[in-house]
Amino acid sequence: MAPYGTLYTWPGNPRILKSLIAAKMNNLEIVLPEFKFGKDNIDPAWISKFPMAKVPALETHTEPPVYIAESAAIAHYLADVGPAREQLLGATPAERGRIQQWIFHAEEEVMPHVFTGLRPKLGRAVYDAELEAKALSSLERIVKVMEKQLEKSMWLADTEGFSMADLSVAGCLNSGFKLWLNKEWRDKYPKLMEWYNRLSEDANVKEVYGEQVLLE
Ligand SMILES: N[C@@H](CCC(=O)N[C@@H](CS)C(=O)NCC(=O)O)C(=O)O
Repeated sequence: MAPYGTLYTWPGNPRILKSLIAAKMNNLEIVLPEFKFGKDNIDPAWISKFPMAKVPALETHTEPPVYIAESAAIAHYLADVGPAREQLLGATPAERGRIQQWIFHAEEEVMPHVFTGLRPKLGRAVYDAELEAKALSSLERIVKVMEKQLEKSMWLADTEGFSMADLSVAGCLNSGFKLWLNKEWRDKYPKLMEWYNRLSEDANVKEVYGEQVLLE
């Protein structure tokens, strides 16, 4: 089968995990070309398709092509165009509403704090203990809500199988668990970790996450 689309990004970008899993669940092949961040994303021809000049960015191989930026929008689109649509995006208005809620939580309450923790580890910022403490305390607020939710349901949006709610939040935590949030931190949240491991056992998730060595 011909590839469905091209996803432009830098290698290892945690923002693309949810999209790659959604694509696999919908049997869509996605090409990840070599992309030189700082060079290719300022090329005028590329910017004419993606005016914000940010990655990730999706170009479909459909006629006409569809151009989408913003990782949550890309994930939504790839979830929406195949048979896993209802599982990933919800089967009822209530499910869809709850899933959207968690997608916004992932974007607003999880990802920014995880990136604050990761930047110094990736050599992209100087370590600042005060900033890190703030990020940890903000992250704890949402993680405590998750812990409570996961005492009541297997999946964050209380759906039968995992949904884009789970993929969005777990995609943010994935790099955090490898580089920033150590075992002592993770041990405080047993339901969160059970949920993360349950999700990681799925064949498509496993394939995209690869081998996971979490920080000791
Ligand atoms: N909310 C966006 C954030 C995208 C973003 O900030 N991408 C960074 C790389 S991780 C970027 O392209 N920055 C280039 C710039 O700010 O000019 C998303 O989730 O896709």
